[in-house]
Amino acid sequence: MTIKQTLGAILLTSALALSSVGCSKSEGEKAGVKPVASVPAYGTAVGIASGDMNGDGRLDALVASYKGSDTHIYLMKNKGYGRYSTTKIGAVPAYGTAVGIASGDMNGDGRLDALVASYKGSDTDIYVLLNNGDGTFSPQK
Ligand SMILES: [Ca+2]
Ligand SMILES: [Ca+2]
Repeated sequence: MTIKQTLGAILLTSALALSSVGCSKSEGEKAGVKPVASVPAYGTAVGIASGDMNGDGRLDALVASYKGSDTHIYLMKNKGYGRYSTTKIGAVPAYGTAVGIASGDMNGDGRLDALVASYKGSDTDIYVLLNNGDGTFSPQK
């Protein structure tokens, strides 16, 4: 296993662990915690990863969610002062249900990319979505 693969595995494991932590909106509201942003309605969120995805010095977030066997990834751009803008950056090449997401520079170009794990039956696939640097991502070929 290369260093990049090891780093990817560590990041993916961290994202999977974090994705299992959470509470329902009503539980959060009871505790006085309010959401900072909403992902446009598309199924169930299964993971979130943070990193400066657009190089502006502010941490952004990637959110993976699925509905049926479709997985979509959203970028929450940090606009500062607690404000975020959420856009869909694309769909994971269709194969099963997403279970986690992580970020890391997988191709060494200095921009954080997205790693998404998804499963179908007993198979799990890992997808790398390369950061184009303009708010869009492309599947690694
Ligand atoms: Ca940023
Ligand atoms: Ca990169």
